[in-house]
Amino acid sequence: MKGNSLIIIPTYNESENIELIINKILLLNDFNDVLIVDDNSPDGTSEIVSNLKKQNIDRIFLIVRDKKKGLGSAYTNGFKWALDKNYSYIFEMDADLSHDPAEIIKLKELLIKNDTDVVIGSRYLNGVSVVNWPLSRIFLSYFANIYVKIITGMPIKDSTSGFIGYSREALSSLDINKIKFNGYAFQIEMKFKLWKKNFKLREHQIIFVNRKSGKSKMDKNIIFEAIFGVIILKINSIFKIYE
Ligand SMILES: Nc1nc2c(ncn2[C@@H]2O[C@H](COP(=O)(O)OP(=O)(O)OP(=O)(O)O)[C@@H](O)[C@H]2O)c(=O)[nH]1
Ligand SMILES: [Mg+2]
Repeated sequence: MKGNSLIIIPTYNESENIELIINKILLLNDFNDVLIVDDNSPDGTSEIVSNLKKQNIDRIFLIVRDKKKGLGSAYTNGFKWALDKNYSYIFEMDADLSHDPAEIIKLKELLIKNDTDVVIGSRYLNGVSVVNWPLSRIFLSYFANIYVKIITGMPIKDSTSGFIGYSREALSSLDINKIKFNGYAFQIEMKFKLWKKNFKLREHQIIFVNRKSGKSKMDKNIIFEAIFGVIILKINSIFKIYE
């Protein structure tokens, strides 16, 4: 039977992590379906998922796209799929075990009980709860978040977080085809647009642990997109150019 909550995990070359994370999700004392959106990873990530799917045909789902198209576009694909399948609670999570799947239970509880539309797994709610990142990476991320707050005015401490729960109502209010950005800017864009639509966003502290296996996909383009993306989002919102 199909559950009412879905965890979307975008993957590119996550063969060392994907089985572990899926098993952790399945072992939770909580009923969540999983959708992997893989961009034809050359390391065979999707084959691993296909095998796991055989034993869990009703809980694991897989979309394989033809080539690497970016995290934002993987999520928008996943969002459309989730809305089409009528899920009530839809989550974003990385494949690299930086996000503890056990936190999904808490995030979902907050969505259900607290009249919240968007729950953000936050690294900067109380100080900095990041483990094993080099100091330079913490600085970059922390100050990027202060920058976002100054430009947008959005009262969120971790707007680049990629560990999020959305209510169906919130997600379906967006025109998914108009989501512009692909990297960190995508994460900011999602929160900013929902905040502008007066949905209630709430942060929940998580402990973010640096990936132990596999390679980072972060690059300079993603950082540039975020720097200019925030300004574009703000200008567009002033002139109500797009929603
Ligand atoms: N489908 C798809 N997934 C992607 C793409 N880029 C990144 N991902 C996935 O998105 C998630 C987040 O990417 P990461 O590389 O972990 O980004 P990060 O967390 O900022 O950086 P590190 O943790 O330092 O590696 C991971 O599950 C990646 O496999 C992409 O182009 N397509
Ligand atoms: Mg990561």
